[in-house]
Amino acid sequence: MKETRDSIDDIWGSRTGYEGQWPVRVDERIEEEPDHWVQSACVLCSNGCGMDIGVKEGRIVGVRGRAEDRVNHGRLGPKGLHSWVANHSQDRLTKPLIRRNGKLEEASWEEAMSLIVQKSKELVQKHTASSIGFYTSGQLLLEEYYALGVLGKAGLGTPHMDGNTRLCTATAAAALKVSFGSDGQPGSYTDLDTTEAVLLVGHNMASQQTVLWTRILDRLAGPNPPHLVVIDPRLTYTAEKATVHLAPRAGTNVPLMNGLLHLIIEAGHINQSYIEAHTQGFEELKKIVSKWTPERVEQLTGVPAEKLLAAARILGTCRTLVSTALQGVYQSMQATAAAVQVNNLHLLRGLLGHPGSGIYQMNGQPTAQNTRECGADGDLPAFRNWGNEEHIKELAKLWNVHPDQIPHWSPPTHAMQIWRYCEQGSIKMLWISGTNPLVSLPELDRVRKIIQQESLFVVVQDAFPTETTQYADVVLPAAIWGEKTGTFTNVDRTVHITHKAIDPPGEARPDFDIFVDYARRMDFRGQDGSPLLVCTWKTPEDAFNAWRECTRGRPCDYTGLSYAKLTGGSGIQWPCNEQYPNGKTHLYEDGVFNTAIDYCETYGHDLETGAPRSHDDYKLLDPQGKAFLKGSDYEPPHEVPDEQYPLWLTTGRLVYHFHTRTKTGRSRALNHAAPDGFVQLSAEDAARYGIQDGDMVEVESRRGKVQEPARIGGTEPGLVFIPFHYGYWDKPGRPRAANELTITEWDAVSKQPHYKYAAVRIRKVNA
Ligand SMILES: Nc1nc2c(c(=O)[nH]1)N[C@H]1C(S)=C(S)[C@@H](COP(=O)(O)OP(=O)(O)OC[C@H]3O[C@@H](n4cnc5c(=O)[nH]c(N)nc54)[C@H](O)[C@@H]3O)O[C@H]1N2
Ligand SMILES: Nc1nc2c(c(=O)[nH]1)N[C@H]1C(S)=C(S)[C@@H](COP(=O)(O)OP(=O)(O)OC[C@H]3O[C@@H](n4cnc5c(=O)[nH]c(N)nc54)[C@H](O)[C@@H]3O)O[C@H]1N2
Ligand code: SF4
Ligand SMILES: [Mo]
Repeated sequence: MKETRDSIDDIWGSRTGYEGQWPVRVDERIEEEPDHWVQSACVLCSNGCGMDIGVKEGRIVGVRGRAEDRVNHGRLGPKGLHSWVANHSQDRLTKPLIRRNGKLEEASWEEAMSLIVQKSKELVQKHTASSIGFYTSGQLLLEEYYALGVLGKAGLGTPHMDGNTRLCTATAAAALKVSFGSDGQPGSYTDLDTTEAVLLVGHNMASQQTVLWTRILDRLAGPNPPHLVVIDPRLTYTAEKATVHLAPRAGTNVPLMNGLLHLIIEAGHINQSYIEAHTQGFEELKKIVSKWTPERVEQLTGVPAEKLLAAARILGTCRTLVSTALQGVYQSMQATAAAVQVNNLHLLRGLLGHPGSGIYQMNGQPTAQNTRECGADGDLPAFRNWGNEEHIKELAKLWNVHPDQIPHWSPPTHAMQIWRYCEQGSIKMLWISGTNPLVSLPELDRVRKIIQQESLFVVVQDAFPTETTQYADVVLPAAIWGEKTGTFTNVDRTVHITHKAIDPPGEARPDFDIFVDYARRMDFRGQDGSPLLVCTWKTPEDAFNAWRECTRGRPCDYTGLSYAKLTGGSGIQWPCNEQYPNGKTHLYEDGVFNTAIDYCETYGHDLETGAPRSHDDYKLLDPQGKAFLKGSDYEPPHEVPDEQYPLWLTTGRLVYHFHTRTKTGRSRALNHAAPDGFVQLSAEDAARYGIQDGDMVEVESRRGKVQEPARIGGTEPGLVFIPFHYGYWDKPGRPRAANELTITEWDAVSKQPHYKYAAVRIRKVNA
């Protein structure tokens, strides 16, 4: 065993102060000396750290950071350094399983795929393709999503395809579309090297993107540290480092952001000429936020007026600014409306499109960007607009199908609606890939009932036995990271290649091969009778090359990228094309946004009701490349504490685990660092309920209950927090999944569910 540090105890590692640029520090952890290294990148969060896989005799024996990579300059965090051991876990799925007489039994690929194909054909014939739904991931590879997107849209023609990205970063995409006309982050990680201020809204970066946080820690340790404004109701690792920490009540991001914008406008800290030249909607926005005086904000959010003023001073006077928003915004009340206020801050101050300034409507999952880009989440590939007939025609031409074959008569079905259709029985086959909804969806009791319905045929494609595979009719064993080749894109538009390092165990197959196999067996054809594009792909590289063509001229232009170019050095940002052969660091340098009617990804929604706007409505606005400034007034959360359920619950993550722990739970080191769930509560609430640290506590909402040991401190009085990682696969018995408690509600615009608040009550169950 050799490791450059113990990343469990020392999460971020030693400081490497700035000297003009971020120094290299190569982090490594190997259990044996590898005989060779294979280029890859980490898939345990959206940061996308460049990483090499160490291989010995056909097994992974360790990893190290890639010094030359633009994202991490060699660094890796605890999950990156430890999670690879899961590839070799003894309980990997190695054979397909088919349910026979109520029991899952081993079967051949031939049997499993034939059954799925037979079922699909029957359903299409009897009930049309709309009886088939796909629920995919933010953790597969670009080529796999594109294969799925093409087979679903051009092959089957079902409108029911979405990813768990709906739970994750649907709001990121929605907020970027609302303000700038399309998805795609304006900035670049290099902005963190020089920026004067950082704003983190509902984002615990220190814990959730540890390497990106290291970049900030190194700035804080250097000669010109940036100011940090953190908005989070809990005193997180991130908040501990804040210059100003604002801890609002759950669900009050909109009034808080309105209050900040109001102070900044009132103080005259806005860039009038930028606003006039490059935006639309200023007067309307000003009118809305002007109602949010510091006193009114304090009353509603609990944030003291003087703290709001201190934050507004930083955000109003910094000459460069990097902002991020994540789940404290996206999974909370008025998600898109709140996220858009972060965009507005930058637009009002003219702080984007140049070095040192950027906005991250953050991603969470490693490949969520690609789910969105490739159309596996219901959006159309390469940020095309489902309401734009010309965009549909372009796709139809690329795929050699009639435009009417591509579902576009209404907005694509979002995941929460897909599950609703399963509940109602109109979707009769659901194909789940790379996600574990029986832990991650809200209101688990309802989801358990839906998935067990007789009328629903369920396919689950995963690498491990999970809470979800146990309910499947067919389980397909998937190859994972390290066992297949493909590309993926991180949140700052950096595209990495990950090469196959080892063979998958047993008969497990890459998702790409499974999707292409299905498409071929279904015998999908183009309009001239020739096999559909996806059926002709032999390797992921074929799919990547087809994808490049699909992106030509679109914001996410990949035409300048190739497997050859991505292999060797470091990740490359899109757009990458003839004009920008090495990628482009900043979007919107000229202040021209993707809002033009022929180019935009969406005609937009009403921010309050979520109702989609038509081509003709949009024509009246005619933004012609200007960004939208859109304001919103406050709406209270759908469930608030009352006498029966007097406390707020919020849920989220821990540094040592990834989601439902299928990988991190199989690393002894990570699991030892965070072996169990807990309920975090304030000392005041603990005293009120007579609860001591470590006492077992029952937490109950209107939808279910869990039992968790108490952990006292670090949260506002009236608010309890439960990490959502802990399901049942490794510890059946005690109910402990946070989503037993959460609510089936979602944001009007992005349709992202509300995991960040619910009303609960607590009681001690033993000492
Ligand atoms: N270690 C680790 N890292 C991960 C992941 C993981 O599972 N583990 N998952 C990855 C993925 S997919 C994602 S999406 C990201 C998520 O990364 P984050 O968004 O940073 O994670 P969360 O813990 O879900 O939520 C962030 C914070 O929101 C705060 N919050 C709750 N309610 C509110 C509110 O009303 N307003 C505000 N302002 N804040 C609120 C919570 O207190 C919490 O600290 O992390 C990625 N990185
Ligand atoms: N209460 C609460 N609930 C939440 C959240 C919250 O903050 N609070 N956050 C939400 C968010 S942001 C997210 S992203 C979701 C995450 O929720 P999930 O997506 O359900 O969680 P994961 O554990 O990441 O599930 C991914 C699955 O894919 C499998 N897998 C990994 N790699 C591959 C592969 O290459 N191929 C295939 N076929 N399978 C693979 C893994 O074994 C695992 O079972 O949870 C959401 N749920
Ligand atoms: S920050 Fe994210 S991508 Fe980087 S090593 Fe950690 S988990 Fe992996
Ligand atoms: Mo996520």
